[in-house]
Amino acid sequence: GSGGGGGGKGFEVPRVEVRFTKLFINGNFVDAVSGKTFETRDPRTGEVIANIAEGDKADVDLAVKAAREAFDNGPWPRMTGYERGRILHKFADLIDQHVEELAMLDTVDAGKLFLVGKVRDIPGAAHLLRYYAGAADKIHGETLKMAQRMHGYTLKEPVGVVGHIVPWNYPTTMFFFKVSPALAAGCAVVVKPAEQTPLSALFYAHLAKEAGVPDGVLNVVTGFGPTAGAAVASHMDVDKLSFTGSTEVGRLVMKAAAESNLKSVSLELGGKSPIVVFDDADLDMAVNLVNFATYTNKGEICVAGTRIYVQEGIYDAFVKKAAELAKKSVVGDPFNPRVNQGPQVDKDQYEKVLKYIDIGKREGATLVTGGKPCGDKGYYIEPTIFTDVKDGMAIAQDEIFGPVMALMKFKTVEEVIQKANNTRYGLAAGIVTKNIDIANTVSRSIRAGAIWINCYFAFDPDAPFGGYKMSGFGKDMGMDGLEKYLQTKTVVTPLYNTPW
Ligand code: TXE
Repeated sequence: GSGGGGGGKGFEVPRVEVRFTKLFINGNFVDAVSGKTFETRDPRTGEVIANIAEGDKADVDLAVKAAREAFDNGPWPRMTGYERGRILHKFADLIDQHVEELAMLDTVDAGKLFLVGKVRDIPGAAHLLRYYAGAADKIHGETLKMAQRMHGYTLKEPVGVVGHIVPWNYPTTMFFFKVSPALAAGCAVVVKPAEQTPLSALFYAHLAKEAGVPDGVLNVVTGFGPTAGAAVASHMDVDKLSFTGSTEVGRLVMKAAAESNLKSVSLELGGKSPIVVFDDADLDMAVNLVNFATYTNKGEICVAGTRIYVQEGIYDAFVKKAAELAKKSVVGDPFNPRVNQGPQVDKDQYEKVLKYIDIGKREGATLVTGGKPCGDKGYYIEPTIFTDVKDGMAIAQDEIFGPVMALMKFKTVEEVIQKANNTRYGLAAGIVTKNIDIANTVSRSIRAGAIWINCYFAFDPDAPFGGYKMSGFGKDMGMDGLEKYLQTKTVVTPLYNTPW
């Protein structure tokens, strides 16, 4: 890997204009009640991009009040699903019309590759929104086969006011994982974006209004976790909370929900996902897949494949090729089309990753490549590989959330199933083999919410996604992702003179 700003010159760093910096409450951009702002920084340089309104409890109260009113008395849950779907389709079209600008915001805010944002993250968000726009008029209950002479049926009703607390690693994707199904269901939402990446969420609020989402239905309160986030989690008038972030904070928000109004909670938390590569795998394909799984988005992905188990017959060859490929990686400015790894999101995450690299060395793992920061400014780290990793080491158990791969050798299927499951997490797992029996056995034996065979990050709007074990519960995407914003009402009436 070359240094920060590497990959040569010959590309243009666009000037990014930030249009929206205030809280979005009840259809208007407003200052925080306190008048306070906070700085959001560019991880390429550490410099301030913009000052953003710093919402706190008073602002969350206003946003929830607006959402409550919109839900209890406004048109959104009362219009037909078809009409809601039409508005959400329009919202998706507006996203498509602003792809470049939106991708730029996520690049300066989160250090994400601009081209990937432009072709994948932003259009992917519009796609997901359309998926749920199409589902909005297909929400219905069932007719019950009652044992008594009763006519019974169920209604699927929107759950009400929803709080969404989202992380910084995929500012756009996470926003739409949460907001799209909730809006399709007819809910009103209050979104608390991560303090590292508030920019695109405010832009989406503006587009939603332009598309015709009524005032109060979508509110965005930017600010910090322990203040604005905690106020959402403990609010008495929020009916449901959907959170993506760290396991520690997941525990806090669940506790806050329990101690306030027992709002229902969905959590998508950390991971330490294994990939199991068998001897029969195509070596180049396997090395590429694992490289992609570990280093995409500089390793800041909850489902990143970071515990790599390689069968003994190909282990040495795999290590050699994996190191060669990691070294070819171009680390540098995420606006540069030749770069494939940008900076970590902020100083805290950068320091966390470097700390774990240090722990790995001290624990006795072998550093094969990488391991150092690069560039003279910004939060860049070389793609890193450790071998001789033992299951009990911190680098094999803790979520590092950076470009760090831990390689381990195994002999048998039974052994690797046991090792792959030796984690408190259960978000995803990869299997690389041509043997269908092995693929079937291992996929059913690993306790994780997503299994990717001979592929990785195989996300799709129709594929439910969410964790097992301490990676959380509740699914995003797919029809499961819609279901969690609905509640079932059972309606029963006696039958008297009917023939059956
Ligand atoms: O997460 P936080 P951080 C993991 C990853 C990362 C680590 C720490 O390992 O290195 O977590 O990152 C809000 N009440 N993931 O500290 O704090 C916060 O403002 C209510 C995995 O950034 O969990 C932000 O909006 N909310 C992950 C959101 O929670 C609170 C993605 C997530 O931030 C709060 C991100 C509180 N007391 C980090 N404290 C994934 N699963 O994809 C914070 N928040």
